[in-house]
Amino acid sequence: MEKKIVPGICRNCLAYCPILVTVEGGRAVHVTGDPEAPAFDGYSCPKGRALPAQHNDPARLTHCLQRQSDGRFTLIDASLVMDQVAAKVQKVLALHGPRAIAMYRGSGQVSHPSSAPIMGAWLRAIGSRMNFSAASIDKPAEYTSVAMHGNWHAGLQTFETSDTWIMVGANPVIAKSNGGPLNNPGTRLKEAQQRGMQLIVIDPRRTETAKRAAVHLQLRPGTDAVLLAGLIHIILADGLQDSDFVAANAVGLDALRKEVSPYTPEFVSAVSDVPMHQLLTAARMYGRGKRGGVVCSTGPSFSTHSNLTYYLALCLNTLCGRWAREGDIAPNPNVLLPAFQPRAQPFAPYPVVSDRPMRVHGLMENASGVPTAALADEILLDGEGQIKVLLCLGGNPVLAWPDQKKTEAALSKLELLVVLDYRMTATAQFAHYVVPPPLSLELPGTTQMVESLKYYGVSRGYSMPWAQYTPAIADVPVGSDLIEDGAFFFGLAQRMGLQLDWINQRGQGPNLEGPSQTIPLDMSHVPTPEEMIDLACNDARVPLGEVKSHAHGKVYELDVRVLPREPECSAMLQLADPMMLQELRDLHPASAQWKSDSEYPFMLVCRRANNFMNSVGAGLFDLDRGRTHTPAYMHPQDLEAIGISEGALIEVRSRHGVMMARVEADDSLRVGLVSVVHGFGGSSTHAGPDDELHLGSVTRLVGMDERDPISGIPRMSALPIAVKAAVI
Ligand SMILES: Nc1nc2c(c(=O)[nH]1)N[C@H]1C(S)=C(S)[C@@H](COP(=O)(O)OP(=O)(O)OC[C@H]3O[C@@H](n4cnc5c(=O)[nH]c(N)nc54)[C@H](O)[C@@H]3O)O[C@H]1N2
Ligand SMILES: Nc1nc2c(c(=O)[nH]1)N[C@H]1C(S)=C(S)[C@@H](COP(=O)(O)OP(=O)(O)OC[C@H]3O[C@@H](n4cnc5c(=O)[nH]c(N)nc54)[C@H](O)[C@@H]3O)O[C@H]1N2
Ligand code: SF4
Ligand SMILES: [Mo]
Repeated sequence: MEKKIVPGICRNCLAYCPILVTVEGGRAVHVTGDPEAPAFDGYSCPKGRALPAQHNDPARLTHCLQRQSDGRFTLIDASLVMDQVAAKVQKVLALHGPRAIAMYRGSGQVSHPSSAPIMGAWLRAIGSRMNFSAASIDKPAEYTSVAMHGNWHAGLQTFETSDTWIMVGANPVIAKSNGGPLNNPGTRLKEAQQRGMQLIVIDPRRTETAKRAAVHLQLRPGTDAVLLAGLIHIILADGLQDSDFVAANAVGLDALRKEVSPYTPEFVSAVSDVPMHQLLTAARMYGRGKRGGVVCSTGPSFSTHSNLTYYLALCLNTLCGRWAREGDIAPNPNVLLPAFQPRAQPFAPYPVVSDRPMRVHGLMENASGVPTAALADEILLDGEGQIKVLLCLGGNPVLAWPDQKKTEAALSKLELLVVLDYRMTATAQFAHYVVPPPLSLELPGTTQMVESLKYYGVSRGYSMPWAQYTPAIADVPVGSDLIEDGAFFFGLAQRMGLQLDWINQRGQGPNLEGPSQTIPLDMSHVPTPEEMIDLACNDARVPLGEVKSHAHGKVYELDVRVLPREPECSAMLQLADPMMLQELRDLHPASAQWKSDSEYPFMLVCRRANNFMNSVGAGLFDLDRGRTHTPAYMHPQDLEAIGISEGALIEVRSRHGVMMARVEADDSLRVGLVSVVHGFGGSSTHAGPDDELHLGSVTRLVGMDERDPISGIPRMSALPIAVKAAVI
């Protein structure tokens, strides 16, 4: 059998690591990091190395499935699914109008970036705005904070050029999250330390990243906004702000100064439970540094006051002038995105909330989109505008949306649920049709999606002009009838007689690097994945053909410098957004009364695991080693205090619900915390109601009672809980 080793791109998470794939008879059999790829030093993680197991998994779906009235699934041709779904959508549209049709895009869209634009085009063509995505239950404050504060045309100073860096609730060594370098974060952190960077990590757990920090502020979860207000207080009190930068580029300093004045080191130390000397050290370290950045990730996003925390992080960047300056090498001048000339000037703030209301929870469409946390209730609430059809692309709502029971009730109520996924997930169990796509190694791809992350928040994507293209490397399974995610929506459009327009977006909200591009698609033939890549890269700075000629990828020497502010630019960054300052004012008396809850004495905190990508990996022996339970981590001192031993099954109860997990000792946590990985567990359809697997999803603990007023994201970390040994 012919055996070859070819370079490719792992697309299981947004690091998009370059890999070497051993292919035998058209099948991927082995994956390693690619040592020839510059900038990644041969890095790969267990999820990447498990690509062959994922692709060759006997449980992988190779044909579409249709659910029968008795609940069984039977095989059906992909073309028939498109016929039937198109007909049903037409019917619902005619009866109830476009708002009845919704989409949900989960993190699976990362594997094949051409799918979401076609899906979006289809939804636009039928006139529905119900385009939900995982982003609004992930880090919606990335979007809302930028809308309120403004952004910077040239981006944040890069990690690689910084001498100080603050990470708030981010663990890039494991999660390759925004907040740190995506390319081999462990090695990049080591190099940064060697050149003298002082890393400050704000996290209730001494994470793999915090272990490398100069200062680790192991705060009480949920107190991030208080802590950041305290750092600003110290920086302003010590006069460490960059007054020239602020005067030239921002407004609202005096109002911000006034509102942070009660956040004294004494007060903040008492609320956050971080020693005062550490607060002073961290603030002065950051304030005295020359270059750096403050970035937040899921920890503070899932806790309360997420907009304020992210907003204050942006304010810290602005106060210390940590945006790329005139003359700097442009951090990310685009390779496969169109050329643009970064300038040392702001993108203006814009309205964070639209005038388009949702039907539930008093929420509105907002800078982070339509709120996914409200989607189950939108489906459940009868009446005008009710959602009747949901098309779910690469998502697993049963294990990801808040309130699992409600999610299951909502999915059961839909007139049509189509799940595009390659596995029979907890969510697919509820589908009328399950539509499996080819997987990443069977499709061509580029790194363009990672570049475009910079449009969604700050400090995201690669900080160097890195680009790679990969052709399809492996064959689809023999005898399969798969349909590529984008082609499925194209097929629906053809059957419905719709014209689709492909849009290449060039920024967030109204802040664009250049005009967005709209390309009407030729509806007479289904575009191939290669043609979709050509569409996305048609106006790339570096022509796709050039990128293709470097099979192992390339860091381009573009030598683009940041130019000065344009004379006609009048945009200013906003340090005193009224909504944020009001929240800061209200937070002070509320946090002063901080006390633990006697009924729910522990706090749940979020966490990511190296072997799993959200719900992907569970059920794949290479990654879970046969372990099916949900791990929950607790400090050994807590285990001893409540008399539970490692490996025991515990019942975790919040005000909202209950879950089961197996406990593991972890002395990197603060005492009083239970840290649980999300994405585990099952649905009620394929397990008994008291089954450990069924009860294993952390989403069972999350309700909508405590939710962010703008984005709707509910409290999913820093959540009060009670823990006891489970009785089985
Ligand atoms: N309580 C709680 N809730 C959370 C979180 C938490 O930590 N705690 N985390 C939140 C976060 S950050 C996120 S991002 C969301 C995640 O929410 P989701 O994205 O809804 O959940 P995932 O488990 O990532 O689901 C991704 C799905 O995509 C499928 N997939 C992978 N590749 C492809 C592909 O190429 N095509 C198709 N069609 N499917 C594919 C996978 O099989 C998987 O089922 O959950 C959020 N919810
Ligand atoms: N291996 C792996 N990588 C992944 C994923 C995965 O599932 N596995 N998921 C991907 C996805 S969808 C995302 S969104 C990213 C997420 O990437 P990250 O946001 O970096 O995710 P975590 O590693 O969970 O880091 C969150 C940290 O927040 C801390 N934390 C919890 N509560 C609080 C709080 O109240 N305040 C503060 N300051 N910290 C708190 C936790 O202890 C944890 O260390 O990772 C992506 N990459
Ligand atoms: S970090 Fe792991 S899963 Fe993510 S792209 Fe790299 S190898 Fe793949
Ligand atoms: Mo996420």
